[in-house]
Amino acid sequence: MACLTCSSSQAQRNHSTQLRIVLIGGRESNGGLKGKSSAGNIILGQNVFDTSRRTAQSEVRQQEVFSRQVTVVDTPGWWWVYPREDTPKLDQIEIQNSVHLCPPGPHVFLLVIPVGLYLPELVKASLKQHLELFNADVFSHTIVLFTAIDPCSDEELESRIRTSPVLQWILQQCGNRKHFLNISNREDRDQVKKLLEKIETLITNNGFRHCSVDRRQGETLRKEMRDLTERASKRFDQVQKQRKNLKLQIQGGRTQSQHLRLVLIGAELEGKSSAGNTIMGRPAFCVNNSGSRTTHSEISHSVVEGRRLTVVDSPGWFYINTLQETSEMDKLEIESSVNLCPPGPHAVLLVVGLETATHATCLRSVQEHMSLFREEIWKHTLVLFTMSDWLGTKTVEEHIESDEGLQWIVNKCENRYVVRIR
Ligand SMILES: Nc1nc2c(ncn2[C@@H]2O[C@H](COP(=O)(O)OP(=O)(O)OP(=O)(O)O)[C@@H](O)[C@H]2O)c(=O)[nH]1
Ligand SMILES: [Mg+2]
Repeated sequence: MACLTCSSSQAQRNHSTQLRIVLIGGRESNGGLKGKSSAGNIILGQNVFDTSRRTAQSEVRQQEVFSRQVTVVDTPGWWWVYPREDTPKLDQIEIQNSVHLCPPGPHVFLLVIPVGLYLPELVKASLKQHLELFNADVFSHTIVLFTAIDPCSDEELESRIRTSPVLQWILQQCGNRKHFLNISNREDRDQVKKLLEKIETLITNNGFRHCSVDRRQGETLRKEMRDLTERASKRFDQVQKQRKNLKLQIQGGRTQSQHLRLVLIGAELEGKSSAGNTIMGRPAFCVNNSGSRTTHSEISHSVVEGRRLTVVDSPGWFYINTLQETSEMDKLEIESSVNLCPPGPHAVLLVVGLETATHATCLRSVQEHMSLFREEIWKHTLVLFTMSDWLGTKTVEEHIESDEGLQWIVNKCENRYVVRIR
């Protein structure tokens, strides 16, 4: 009995000085409003998390804040409305690993939601699926952290909540625990102090228990990440060798074609037209910024470094559509793309975005739409990876090695791939 009292008071002392926080949350399609990393910087009072690029890896930082030893783990965000299977496997591994970066486990998860963010119904399922990555009762350890770059009064926040059934649902799951953080006001330390107090109240109410973490899962994850990095490095070396040999072959005599003909193929909104513009060095194709998708195959010509260049852009298919589900019109346009540049393209650029996983359904979609052409097309295809800002500190090879669909595509193209840097 005496012992129990002793450990309880010791636990209380520990918890009053140590706070372990994991920042979690989704990501917006435009990546515009900064969320988790900025909130982490405000909480710790220092620029310890890089906000200039996407967080692709869970990272831990520690500072003394208001006499507490505060540990914050920042994590990659997922698409708010997309199911978990669409989240790249690399991100899922990193999200899972976050709780192992603050042993023995986090006291609190801060679910970061920008105040102005519209949250449709689909967010609920996506959130539940992503929280399952933690194998724990996350909601009972969660505070919703609203962020904005402008001040927001309690009334404004309440009115915002009143108009969003999804926000109401999230808050209900989290026992209505919430806090607002103005992430552009570093001077306002009071907002941080109040947040720490709310976290301490939660810890007290949870009986001073932190979120339980399966240590064996941590070891498995670390091994998985090590193996993946090794495989990625092997592929990288192999690709470098392959490219070097190819260059030698080109230098070794065969004359380059003075007219290069390329066709862009891929799923909707993967950045085909944008990539076409990068290749052409000018805005040759209309980019879909506001619903203006490419509906017809279009041809454009240019001279780049003294060589004639012809690029054909084509309509995309919905990323999980079967061939049958794609409209006849789109199918005809995609099929005819290769005929627009007679006698045929030198290369087909299969555009694949790095922001979502290429799971079985996406892969089937790619395979079926590529079957609009002759099987031989694969011999002339190279993968053009887009949305490279999604990579953050990760390499494209790490993405490939973590994603079976990508492996299939890249292997089918005999390791021919490039990454479009925006
Ligand atoms: N974050 C990010 N956005 C990109 C990138 N490339 C293109 N986009 C954006 O993605 C959207 C679609 O780009 P498009 O180039 O029109 O894509 P598309 O595949 O031609 O689209 P559809 O013709 O509708 O199939 C636009 O808002 C682009 O600005 C990229 O590398 N990173
Ligand atoms: Mg387009």
